[in-house]
Amino acid sequence: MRSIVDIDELRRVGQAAGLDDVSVAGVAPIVEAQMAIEERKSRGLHGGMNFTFGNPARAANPSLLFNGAKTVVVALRRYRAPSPIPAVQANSLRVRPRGEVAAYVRSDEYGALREGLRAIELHLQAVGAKTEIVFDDNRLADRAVAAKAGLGWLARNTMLIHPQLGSWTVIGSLVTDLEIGEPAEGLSDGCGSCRRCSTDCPTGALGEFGVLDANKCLAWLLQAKGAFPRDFRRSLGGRIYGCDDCQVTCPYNESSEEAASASYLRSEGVDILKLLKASDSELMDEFGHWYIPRRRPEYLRRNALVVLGNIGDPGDPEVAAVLETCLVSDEPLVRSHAIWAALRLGKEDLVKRNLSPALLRNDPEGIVREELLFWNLLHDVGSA
Ligand code: B12
Repeated sequence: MRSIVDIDELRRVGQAAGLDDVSVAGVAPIVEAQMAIEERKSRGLHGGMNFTFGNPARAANPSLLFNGAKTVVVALRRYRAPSPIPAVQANSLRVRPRGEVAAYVRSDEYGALREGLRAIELHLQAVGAKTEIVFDDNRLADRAVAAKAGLGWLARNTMLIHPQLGSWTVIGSLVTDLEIGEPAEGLSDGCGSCRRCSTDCPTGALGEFGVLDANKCLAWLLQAKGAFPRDFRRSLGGRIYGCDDCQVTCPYNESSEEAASASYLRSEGVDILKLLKASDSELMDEFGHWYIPRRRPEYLRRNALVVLGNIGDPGDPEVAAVLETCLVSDEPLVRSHAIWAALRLGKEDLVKRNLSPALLRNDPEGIVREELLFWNLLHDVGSA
């Protein structure tokens, strides 16, 4: 049966509304995707993440999104590749530490993606179709459905790579009860023997082809609960949200002419000292659109303290003042990471000055105690 809407038409509508490519897939369960998610989970590679790991059978089955679903319209929106920002920027007196933010959140890409999908949705609703937009949602594995729609291949770094657009894309879908077009052909692998993402991943999280060990992925560790794993704190460098290294290094992103020639806006990065001085409400106002564990602002402070320890200027009195405040914070998570940051910057004096039983108060998970133990300072607490 010929559909009343064809894919070229939808692509035109989407492109006029800010999308870069659009295709369609059927709604049959994507068995390989379900198996891949379950397999990673059984090996503990999900690092405690929920997302699609919560219910892999559902995430791999677009037909469950609503009764009568027949087609998934899948869209890619390309965002600006990051321009390197210096982790520290000079002001008149001192260099100021700046936290790096992943390229996809430097502008409202998901907002723009939704607008593009909304234009397609209005087009389909005009012919009486039932529709639902879904992306970055635990109910659907976006990359699997995009690969099925022929929009790219699933790469060594686990990204969906579009042959022309590369991987600086966000993926969104619209499920409809309309049948549209012929099923797309999947693309064959374009990575070949290239291993650059594996080699250049700062923590070695991409050992096997297409398998990410989330326990080592900085993008996940910044979002995970609890103390930031000590083994990866130095590797975090200046990153405060997300990590783009496995994309920066990818030859498919390099070869993209647009990325190379466009004069992209430079992100100023996040002022780490300002972040650490901000109140809870100021933090949530500014960064509330990020994924923050338990929606608790102390996680922003935890991450910022690791960054400060890595790139702060030990001679800056403002750095010392901020560390001192964090060392006596009510939050054990903040206190323990302040100890690490201060000692990493060689500022043992600051920690010693605050060594008192009060430092160990309200530490139910023992993370302050553990940090002091690591630095061989626990025994000094009582004697201070
Ligand atoms: C959980 C999650 C994360 C986690 C884990 C990422 C991961 N690789 O699993 C963390 C927090 C680390 C993360 C990081 C990032 N993420 Co993320 N993330 C997700 C989320 C919510 C689920 C991904 C998922 O299902 N993971 C489970 C694992 C097992 O899936 P996978 O490795 O991708 O493997 C899939 C396929 O390989 C497939 N599969 C395996 N074999 C076969 C065979 C066939 C034939 C088929 C069809 C499928 C298939 O099965 C799996 C299920 O899809 C999606 C949104 C969504 N709802 O889908 C965004 C998403 C994947 N993330 C995205 C982005 C942009 C990022 C970052 C670039 C952000 C950043 N700069 O920090 C990084 C990239 C790091 C990386 N290399 O993945 C985009 C990716 C766009 C793209 N072009 O690929 C998505 C799609 C969000 C969106 N809607 O745009 N992310």
